[in-house]
Amino acid sequence: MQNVPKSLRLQIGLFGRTNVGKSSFLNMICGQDFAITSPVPGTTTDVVEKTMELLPVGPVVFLDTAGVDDISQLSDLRLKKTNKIFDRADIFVLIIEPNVWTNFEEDVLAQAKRRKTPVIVVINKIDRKKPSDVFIKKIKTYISTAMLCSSLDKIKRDEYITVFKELVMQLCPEEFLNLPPILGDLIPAKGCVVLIVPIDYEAPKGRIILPQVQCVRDALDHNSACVVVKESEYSLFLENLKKKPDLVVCDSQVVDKMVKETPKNVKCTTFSILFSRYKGDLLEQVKGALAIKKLKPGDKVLIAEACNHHAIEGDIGRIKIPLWLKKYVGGELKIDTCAGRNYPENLKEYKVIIHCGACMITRREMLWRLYEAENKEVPITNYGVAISVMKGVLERVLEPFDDILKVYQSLERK
Ligand SMILES: Nc1nc2c(ncn2[C@@H]2O[C@H](COP(=O)(O)OP(=O)(O)OP(=O)(O)O)[C@@H](O)[C@H]2O)c(=O)[nH]1
Ligand SMILES: [Mg+2]
Repeated sequence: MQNVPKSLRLQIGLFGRTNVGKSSFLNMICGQDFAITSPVPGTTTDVVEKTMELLPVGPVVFLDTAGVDDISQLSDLRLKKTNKIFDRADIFVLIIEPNVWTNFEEDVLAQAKRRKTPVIVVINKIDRKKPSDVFIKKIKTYISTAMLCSSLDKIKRDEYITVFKELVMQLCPEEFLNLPPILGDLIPAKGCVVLIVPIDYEAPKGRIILPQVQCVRDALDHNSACVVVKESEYSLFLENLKKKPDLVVCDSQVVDKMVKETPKNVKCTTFSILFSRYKGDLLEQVKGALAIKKLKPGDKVLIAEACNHHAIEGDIGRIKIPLWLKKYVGGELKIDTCAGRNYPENLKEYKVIIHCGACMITRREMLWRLYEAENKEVPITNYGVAISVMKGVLERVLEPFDDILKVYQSLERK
């Protein structure tokens, strides 16, 4: 279970003023002295991530943040890091002390409200001071999911953990407990899916990447067969197959080859498109792709990558897509790239954002990025959708998604 990737875990953000006991609360839940705690405010200076199994919820990651109410020089930097966790967390845990409610707590609730993220309020340190009835009543008017706690109380620990888990279960997004299908709904039961996976120098050693593994698992969950082939073996494999597959999925980089070699009556798409639907918003990203068609030389484009990896020769985000874009536009473009969680705030200056498939970040984080782009009226698409547009095959690979294809066609005609 420790191997569950972080992006597939429920993200629980711990927030609160310095010294309220955020790190102590984390240590209580995980039953070990994992995070450093001390009576000195400002002990946690960076985000501390702890993965664990929180049964019956499942695999989670706790994100212990630095308190941001101090006026130290570091606080601006800390504020920025904590803000990133606001975007990332599926559930906010706001830790407070009895009878203290300040602008800071108000702000955390406002941040949650903006993002529609559920909140659990933990009134901690009740061994030191009893919260007044008036205070508890006030908290309950803000939020029904509140609990009392004393993080250092070893005797009551199990009781607190049980209450906390019940609250998490109550607030946990439905899609975390019952994952939506990635491709299972596109194929009949006992069907057959072919995954075309290029094994080039960018492929990790000795394994295939997470979205490909997730597709295999999803086909199996839907009682279908799943075949994995390299693009070089695909057409021979098809020839030898008695019955045509129900769906073919390829890496976007070989999308033109797949489209050429796949019979017209066989549905085909790309991993990027499947994951845009699963993790983000396929319709928004297909609409965003139209902005690529309107690009002119000199326009500014943002290429956003969710993970930090060392770019190698022929890197998709930094080398290939920029090259293809310039060729498609027929001139120079101003292309910025960003990586990891350093997503820029000045989105407005871009004509289009081309985001990676987001396999390393959660659905919530991706949806937030889409929402921010939409708010600033900047079209956003993803690598795979962009590649399919540039190679002129987007309509073909949208065929499995009839309603989205129709919207795309009607917008294109305008
Ligand atoms: N009496 C009592 N003390 C607590 C409780 N929870 C935490 N403390 C103490 O409060 C102090 C601060 O705890 P931390 O867990 O470091 O607080 P924090 O919110 O992580 O603080 P920063 O990282 O500085 O923002 C430590 O001395 C803890 O031992 C509690 O429930 N009761
Ligand atoms: Mg701390």
